[in-house]
Amino acid sequence: MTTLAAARRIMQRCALLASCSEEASCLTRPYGSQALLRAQALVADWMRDAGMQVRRDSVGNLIGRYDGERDARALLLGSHLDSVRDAGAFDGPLGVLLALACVERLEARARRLPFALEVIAFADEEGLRFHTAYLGSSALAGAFDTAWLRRRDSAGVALAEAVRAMGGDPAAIAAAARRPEELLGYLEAHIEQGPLLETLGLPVGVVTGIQAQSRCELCFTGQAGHAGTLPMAHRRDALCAAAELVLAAEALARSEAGLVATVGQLTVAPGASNVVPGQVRFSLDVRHADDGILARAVAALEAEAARIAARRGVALEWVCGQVTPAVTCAPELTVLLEAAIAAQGLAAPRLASGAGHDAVMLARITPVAMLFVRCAGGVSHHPAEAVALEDVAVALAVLEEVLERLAKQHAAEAGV
Ligand code: HGY
Ligand code: MN
Ligand code: MN
Repeated sequence: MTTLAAARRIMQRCALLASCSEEASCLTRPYGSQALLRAQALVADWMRDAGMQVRRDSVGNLIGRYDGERDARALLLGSHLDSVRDAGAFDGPLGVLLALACVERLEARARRLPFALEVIAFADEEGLRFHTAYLGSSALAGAFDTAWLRRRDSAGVALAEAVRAMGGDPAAIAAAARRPEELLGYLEAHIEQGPLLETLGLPVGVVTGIQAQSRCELCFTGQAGHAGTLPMAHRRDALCAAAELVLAAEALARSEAGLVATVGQLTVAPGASNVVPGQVRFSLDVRHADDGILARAVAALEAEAARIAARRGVALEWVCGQVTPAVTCAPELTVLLEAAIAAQGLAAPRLASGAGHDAVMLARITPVAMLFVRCAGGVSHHPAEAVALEDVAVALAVLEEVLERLAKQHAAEAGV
């Protein structure tokens, strides 16, 4: 099968996986959902057809292993299969299917590398349902906080229940952890989710690092009341307090280079048009490439939220659910990616990742590197997300070139 034909199959499979959704009108595939299980079943079949041993770990990550000729250590490849709400078809699945295609093409040539390959389809990178990113890769990195098991989704279902729905075991999450000595590294291909490669007119780029991220959950509690009879001067309107904080976050992010702040989820209670909002719960996602700048920005926003609460006579709850430090990709893998891109006759731009990725967690236990693939208009976390067939073919060729260069390195080190 030519590289272009393999790329076409990847695109077809991305489309098929996109039909696995919890919502009929759009693509939404959260952790623990039947849609995710259907998507995993398709990928598991493709993995088995590629001669891989397939398993699910105790948190529900799907893992396919392709043994090597003489080294049991594994190079991990992959990305995530879960999605955000109203998602595109490529954020996550493209990386899983590019990795799988590398193994399929090795199997088709009856070629075994000196080391093992493991393709991982992480079960929850986005944190759509329980608001903690990287649940799947956290477990694999031994960084899963068992307190998360008590988190509940909007329907009140505990994360522990979702783990069981994924075929996992909440009492054995630690068993998913991988030992650094059994790994050679982690390589993830992912759409860029930004406009740089398109601006440069290039199909792929090399990721230098992934910015730090803080995910907080906020709640203002005031007093619900009659929209017609409660005088403005007597109101403790929780939504007006939240609105002030939302705009304060935007203003702070606009004032600091490289800082981004987003309120993506907001729930108003009791949620009637003729009732003054008594309580507002909302998310706050703040990111920066520098851990210190991020920490100071989050602290400044927490102080501002307290001032707003005092001024308006409302109560404030501020829970910082998760902080993930900035991660630098491993130079020894990054130079291989650059050489593999150059071998295609292409320039190899270096770019930082504003988006989070499972590589953030894997970096705790093994060297990581990421290959970005151009996406139309830089659009992502949106149904208009799109990649070009030719760019997927280039990404596949680059990954295969990296594997061959790693195999040569490995052979040289082994003196064979
Ligand atoms: O939020 C992110 O950056 C990623 O899509 N989880
Ligand atoms: Mn992603
Ligand atoms: Mn995403």
